[in-house]
Amino acid sequence: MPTKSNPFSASLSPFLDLSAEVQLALVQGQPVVALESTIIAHGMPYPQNVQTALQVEAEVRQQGAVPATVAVLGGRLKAGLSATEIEMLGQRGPAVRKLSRRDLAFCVASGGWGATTVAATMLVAALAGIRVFATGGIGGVHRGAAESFDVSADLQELAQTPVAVVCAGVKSILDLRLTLEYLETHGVAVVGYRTATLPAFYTRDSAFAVDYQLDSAADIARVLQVQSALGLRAGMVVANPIPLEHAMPAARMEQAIAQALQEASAQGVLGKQITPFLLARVSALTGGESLAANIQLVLNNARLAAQIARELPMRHGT
Ligand code: PSU
Ligand code: MN
Repeated sequence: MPTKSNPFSASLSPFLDLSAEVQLALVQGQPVVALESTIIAHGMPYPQNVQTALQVEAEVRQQGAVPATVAVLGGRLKAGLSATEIEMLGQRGPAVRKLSRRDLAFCVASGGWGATTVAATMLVAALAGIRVFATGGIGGVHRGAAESFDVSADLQELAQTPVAVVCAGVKSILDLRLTLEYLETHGVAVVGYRTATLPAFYTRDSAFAVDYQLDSAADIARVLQVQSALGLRAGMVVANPIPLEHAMPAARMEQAIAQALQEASAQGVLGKQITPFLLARVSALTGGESLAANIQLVLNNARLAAQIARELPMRHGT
């Protein structure tokens, strides 16, 4: 049951624990940035995953916002993890369940541990009243989706949950064109931060245009406020290109991705295993260079997300 002594928590789910720091920030209307945990448990190897998660939190703090890393621990939804909890998640890695929207209730009901994807992190962020979320890449429409039907639940979540997701665009393990079409159909705008083209994660550009280019965190925050005021209840993709000095050559990445896709198909990798499999193979095939780029782009996204959160008014949307 919600605690009566704290009027703020009355509006929150009885299954959700905010860390003391996150709770204080939300009550006081300080900027908060949500962070996901699948990138920790399934998206990067140990110990780089833990180092990155802690660095990302430090970056958010450096920008004057409070980080709220989201996960499910012992059946409790968490917004705000301790360094020890991040270390435990990172060490367990893929042994921890990967939780998207459909998995959350099962993990909570069984008292389990799980890492939240973009979709599940958005859900928990919205429950907590957090409007901005930083990650590396979102899930999307996979190449070959016409046959496989493989469309990440992240896209459907963006269509119905009012949280802005700052990412480095769409990773080219996915079909960028179909991902953009899907987002358009479901009413999700793709904003390019200081760019007119959709970034492709490791590279700053792609052949596709974003819907809107916005050049400041304040401009992005203004649109988010209007979106809330209009009651649209939609998310937003804020695509932030990887810093130039960390970008990878497109041809090299395409080669690694093609090979990883071939291996996935030969080994019959399916469903929620595909994305982690491709991420790990691409990283191995580029000799870890893509992992270094991945870490830098997440830090860059954390910075922008914190800047956007700072531009939102106090007690945004709760
Ligand atoms: N893309 C990345 N790194 C990641 C992910 C995607 O570059 O770690 C993770 C995110 O948590 C995302 C999830 O929400 O993979 C998507 O998985 P799926 O394709 O199974 O929906
Ligand atoms: Mn999928």
